[in-house]
Amino acid sequence: MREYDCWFQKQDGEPCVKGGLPERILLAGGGEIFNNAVAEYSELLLRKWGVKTVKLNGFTGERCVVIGVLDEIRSKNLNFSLPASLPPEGFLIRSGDDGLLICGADERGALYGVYRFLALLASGAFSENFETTDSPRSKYRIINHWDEASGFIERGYAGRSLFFKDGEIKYDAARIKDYARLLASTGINIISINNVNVRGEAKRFITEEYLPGVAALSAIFRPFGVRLMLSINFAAPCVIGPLATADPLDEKVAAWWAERARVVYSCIPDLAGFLVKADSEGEPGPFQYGRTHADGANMLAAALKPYGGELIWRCFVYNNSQDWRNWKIDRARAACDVFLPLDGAFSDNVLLQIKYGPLDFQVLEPVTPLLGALKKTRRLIEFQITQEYTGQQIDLCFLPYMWEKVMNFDAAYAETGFKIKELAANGGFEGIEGFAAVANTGLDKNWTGHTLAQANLYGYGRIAWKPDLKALDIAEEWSRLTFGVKQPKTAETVSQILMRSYPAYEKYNAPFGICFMVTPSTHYGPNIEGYEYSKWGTYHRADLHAIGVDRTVRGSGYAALYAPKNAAVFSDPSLCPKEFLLFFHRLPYGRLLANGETLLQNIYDSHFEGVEEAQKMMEDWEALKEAVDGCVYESVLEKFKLQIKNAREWRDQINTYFFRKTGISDAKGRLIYP
Ligand code: GCV
Repeated sequence: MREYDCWFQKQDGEPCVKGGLPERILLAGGGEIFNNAVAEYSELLLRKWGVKTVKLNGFTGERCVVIGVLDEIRSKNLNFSLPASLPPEGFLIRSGDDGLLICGADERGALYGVYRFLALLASGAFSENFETTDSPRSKYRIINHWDEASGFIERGYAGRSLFFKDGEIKYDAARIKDYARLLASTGINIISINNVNVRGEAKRFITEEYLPGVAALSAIFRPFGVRLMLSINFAAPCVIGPLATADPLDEKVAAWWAERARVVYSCIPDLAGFLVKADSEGEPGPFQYGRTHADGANMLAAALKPYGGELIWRCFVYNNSQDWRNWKIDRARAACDVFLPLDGAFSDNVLLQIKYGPLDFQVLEPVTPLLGALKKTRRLIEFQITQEYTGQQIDLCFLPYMWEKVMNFDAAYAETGFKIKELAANGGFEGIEGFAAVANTGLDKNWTGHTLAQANLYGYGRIAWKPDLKALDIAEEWSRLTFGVKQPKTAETVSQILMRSYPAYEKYNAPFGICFMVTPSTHYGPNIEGYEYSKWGTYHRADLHAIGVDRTVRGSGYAALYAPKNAAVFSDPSLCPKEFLLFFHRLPYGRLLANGETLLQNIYDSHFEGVEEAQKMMEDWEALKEAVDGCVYESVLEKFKLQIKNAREWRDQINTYFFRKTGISDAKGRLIYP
């Protein structure tokens, strides 16, 4: 196994296909993406099974596959029964007496069909008389890079940027092609290449100086059906010049952006649009001019409109100069307070990008009410694949486990149809039109720092494609593709380890949704009061009697922002899910929880268990020593060793902290350091 190849490993032996691998291809389609679908088929068949393909002029059955788009296949009058239509970007794969068919609704559909067919072959899931149709449930399946022109990646844990170096757009084209393949194979169709904190040379990416470089990069992604997007700085008219204002209601500013958009689109006609972080953590925005976020977004959207571009506007807007003494301000409310009053005020090519939780990608956070409460605004849900608060690609933490829970959250604005996965399947004003997530990739040879973190990249694409996929199915799918099916036990063990990793991390981390007990700025490892007296609005307010933030109507009122059914559950500590107990409530350490133990004892227990579970994951990995390639085995083992060291530190610092606050020892007599 080669770490670099991710879920495209070379296979041992041929898969079971009647008569042998379909090496003869009949084409029914054209265009850049379609041609690449065929090239990908040929390249991967050769790479994975050592089989060379040939192109045919007519259909001859044996060892033959038809790769095409629906209309073209129909016009060739081949002997296939075809569906009347397929959903956009969808495909049909069928093998039967009439032969083997990979039929896309369109060019992208054909490409996705090819990847799915090869995955089915590699994972042993393909058989004779097989038929499957599939299509993405949402239109936008986006990866955000937080890469800077210097090559540094903000919150990156897998080396330097794939795209930039020393202030320039500089890359290894072969590697970018491999990256495009990885993304496209999971259904990603848009990638923003630069950090939302637009720093240094990246502020000028929308100028003639850098646009040829962006265009060249987009040409590598284009055949994979992946369009580029640029993060822009709201103050660009001043930063790039010559204006003295970036006021969105100033006509000169609107004209400046209209001209920039014209130039940008003359270089990259299929650019997906601009991504904006405004009035957030020091980034400029409309508030500076006394304007609303709708004023800011709509002005930029108007500039993009003639070219079909979208304006993606992030909702991560909050007061980051808070006074910890003030218990009334609550950062969790901020996005709702800013954006709910603007529902319906955004132009039709604006999409709001909303982090799934109200704070900031914490280990345990409830789903934000904003996702379900907006009714007249197009929106995307934002995840973080890079493991900023979830172990930084040192600790194993399989994120689809948590994403599945997010997808199953019921925003409860009606009896049915308001689960996040249902909203994501609906799209449109009543729904969520797509997904965006911060990448976990970089120049490390295994792409993701921790080899098993490749599963998070894969899993994100799969969930964005099909929001009701189960984490276990993703874990199994990825493990089979990565570790092979010849020794099924290996893939099975790996997928079980993955599934246990998030709950283990949860247990030794900040307890019950209290959040932010991490080392300031790096965000790795425990620092219980690291953010307690900071300006960031990230407080747990532990004293010797109680801990937690009262977000009910008696406190900040955040819980009341949910639909009534959810507000009632979250506002009542006896109904509130245990994992969010301290997110919504301030409780005494002696409060009895449903399991009959006190809150404090539950904190102690979960921290002891978390470390034990991390140790058990490592032991299970060690049992795979003979089955897994030496390099991969050793690199993952090294990560586990660090994880356990770190987990112990979390356990001991948290338990000691509460022991010192309360003077109450562990009821089970385990060692808590004084
Ligand atoms: C890109 C968190 C991270 C920042 C990040 C920010 C965001 O605060 O720590 O590094 O900035 O989220 O999502 O914009």
